[in-house]
Amino acid sequence: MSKQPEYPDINIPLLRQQQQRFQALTPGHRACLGCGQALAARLVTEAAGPDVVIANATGCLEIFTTPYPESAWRVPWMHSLFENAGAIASGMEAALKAQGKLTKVLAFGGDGSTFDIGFQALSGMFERGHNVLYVCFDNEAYMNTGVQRSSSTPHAAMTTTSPPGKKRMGKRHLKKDIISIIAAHHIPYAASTSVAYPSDIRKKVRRAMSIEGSTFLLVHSPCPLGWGHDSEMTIETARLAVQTGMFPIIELERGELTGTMPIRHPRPVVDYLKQQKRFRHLFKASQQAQEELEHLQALANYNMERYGLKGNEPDALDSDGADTVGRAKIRWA
Ligand SMILES: Cc1ncc(C[n+]2csc(CCOP(=O)(O)OP(=O)(O)O)c2C)c(N)n1
Ligand code: SF4
Repeated sequence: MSKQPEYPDINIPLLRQQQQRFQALTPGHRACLGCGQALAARLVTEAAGPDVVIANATGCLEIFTTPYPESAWRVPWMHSLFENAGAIASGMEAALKAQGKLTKVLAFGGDGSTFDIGFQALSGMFERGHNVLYVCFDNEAYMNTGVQRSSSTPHAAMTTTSPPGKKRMGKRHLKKDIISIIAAHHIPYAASTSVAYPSDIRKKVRRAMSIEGSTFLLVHSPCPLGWGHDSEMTIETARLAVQTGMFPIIELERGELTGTMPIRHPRPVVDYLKQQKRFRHLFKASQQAQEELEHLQALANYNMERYGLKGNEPDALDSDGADTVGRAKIRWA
């Protein structure tokens, strides 16, 4: 076995800190202030490294990074239709394979593209097992066209197409359990993560990149415009989604649950909801509103039980211990 060389005079942590990270997504794009998706895409592409090509479905990320004739991308990047990022990525991968290249194909889509309109092509890509990492930036609505509800929008949330009124309290249906549907394709790796936990994103991107075959990441990415929270509260909001059990952080391999991020101090769902205008109708004094709040708490409780999310003791990788933007000095990888 070869021995690692030792460099006693070199401060390795300092060297790492001083080294510039590769940035595939450069500053100067036109995302809104505090856009969770912009930060999440930067973290994903930083971890993926320079030897990638990207197929990006229509949506906010595509629009704010490529206003003609500008581009914020420093890697080969292709705009796909809303409905066919999976098909475009499959073709890119087949072409690179035919040329004997090892370049990894990434595909990006919002929840509208992933959960709804591009799902057919995506399902085909997973079923054929293309060597592609597909990342869904989940901001829980069709944001780019003015906040319409998608099948990822949580129950009771207000969007322009699920307005609260006398008969309904926002969206009537439940958020689609996309990760279970995708895991049911028996792909080697599918995981959820959140922009509130950069190290979790990095770890999962690296894991997915090291796997030959189809992999999937669902990145919870708050949208201040559509969710109605202050732009400086993006990370806090994303963290509360995890800490309340509303957005479980899990890993599945070949369809089986293999990892979770435990929740050290579970918070009541109202702590998450009350920060966002999309849920403000739930805080009016009415029996209907009270019932909806109880319903959402029951959904969070169900997630906690289903995935065994309650942490038993403090853990460096739990919802309090894992690296966050505000505590970026302590890192794990
Ligand atoms: C087939 C088709 N239907 C509708 C549109 C219009 N459209 C463009 S972007 C968009 C919303 C994108 O939503 P999502 O995928 O959730 O991404 P986000 O903008 O929220 O990041 C819509 C409806 C389109 N381009 N193509
Ligand atoms: S609308 Fe939302 S997702 Fe789109 S750029 Fe603005 S903050 Fe980001």
